[in-house]
Amino acid sequence: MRRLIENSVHAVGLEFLGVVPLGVEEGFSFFERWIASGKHAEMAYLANNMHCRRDPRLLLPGARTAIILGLSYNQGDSFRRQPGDASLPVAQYARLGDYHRYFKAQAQQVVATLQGAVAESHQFRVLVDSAPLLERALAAKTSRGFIGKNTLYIHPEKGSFLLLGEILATLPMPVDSPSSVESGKRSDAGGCGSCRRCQVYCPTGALDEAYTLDARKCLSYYTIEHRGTIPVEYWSWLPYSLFGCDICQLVCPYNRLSEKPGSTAGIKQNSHLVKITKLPPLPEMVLMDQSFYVRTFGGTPMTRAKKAGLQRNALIAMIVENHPELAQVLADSRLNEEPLLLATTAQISEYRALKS
Ligand code: B12
Ligand code: SF4
Ligand code: SF4
Repeated sequence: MRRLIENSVHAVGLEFLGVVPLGVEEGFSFFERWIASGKHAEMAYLANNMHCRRDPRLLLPGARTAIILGLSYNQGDSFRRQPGDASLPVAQYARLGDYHRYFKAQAQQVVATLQGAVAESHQFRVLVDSAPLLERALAAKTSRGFIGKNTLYIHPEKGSFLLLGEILATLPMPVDSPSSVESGKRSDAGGCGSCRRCQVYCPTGALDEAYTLDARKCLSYYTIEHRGTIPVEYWSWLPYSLFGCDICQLVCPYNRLSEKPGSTAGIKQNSHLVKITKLPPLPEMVLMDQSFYVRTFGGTPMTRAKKAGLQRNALIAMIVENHPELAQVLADSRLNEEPLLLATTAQISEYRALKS
């Protein structure tokens, strides 16, 4: 069965990470404490359906196991940008088209293969990113991979530029023996050891406590999930992190390892998924109308920030760079159509006072 799963996962262009048992999640108390301490910022939805996060079997009656899948998306960005470097200030995952749809469709093909090989009564459910499920805690139960100090699931050979998805199954299957990584040690199985690179290079101190992310300080949170104005102390980084942030992955030695010749990691099989290869000029982004927004960003993860969020991010980048067209944009009447842009404009003096 494992061979069948592995082959059918590879055949559809995904990574097979392992098969894990489902049950009450030991990491749940960590999650509860994280929520209680307010580190989830304004992502109130994370506190919903806590019972499912505690016990993922509630997501599919009779579920016993989960097949853990990965979608590799490393496009070779470098942390240290060179002058003239064409890399975009957009997180690598967000340049893909709608990976949820692609990932789900590929996983459904795997399900179809499995369904053909087992009794009809067995149920499967594909989940990708959207369910109340501790996806990283599940992935960390596979025999290869661990949670790093940057809080990401890292595979020792494939790195962390892997989106996670799961096939929950009522089918009893042989499960992985958990990876032998010891917290604080580094071995062939993985582990951070004494490395602190993600903590040192995170520009905002969001990882000051190892293995714990404080979303109230994270650029990824502000540029993707946060709906209001962005506190001015985070503005300086927006020209480089216009949507999402990859710094704590780009500096991680496991992602350098994943570039080694012969590694299966990287975008390779999924290069056709890359949809965003350039961005419109910032003034156009700030003043875009609905049809421009849909044409340019529709069907990509960047719509998670919604039109107003992308406009806000682009306006901040213009202010920080003192863009030559800033005065013109600020005087444009279209700015008045979006309250978030007006509220961001009202923060300019505060930002300039901070910088002076
Ligand atoms: C909310 C969310 C965010 C928030 C908060 C991130 C965070 N660190 O919690 C924000 C908006 C900041 C965010 C950012 C990003 N996200 Co996000 N996000 C999520 C989401 C929806 C929920 C995560 C969550 O529950 N967080 C709460 C914390 C407490 O839980 P946790 O991180 O899962 O931690 C558990 C395990 O680590 C476990 N655990 C297991 N072993 C160990 C060992 C030790 C020592 C410890 C302490 C804990 C531990 O304990 C915790 C749970 O109990 C998941 C999808 C999902 N449903 O899981 C995607 C997800 C985590 N995000 C993902 C991605 C790609 C990103 C970004 C890279 C996007 C970007 N480039 O900007 C960044 C990475 C930032 C970072 N360093 O985490 C991927 C990560 C894939 C991977 N390889 O790990 C996920 C899994 C989506 C997916 N399906 O692929 N994200
Ligand atoms: S995503 Fe960026 S801001 Fe957030 S923890 Fe990682 S390096 Fe820090
Ligand atoms: S950068 Fe270092 S400390 Fe951070 S996750 Fe990678 S190995 Fe662990």
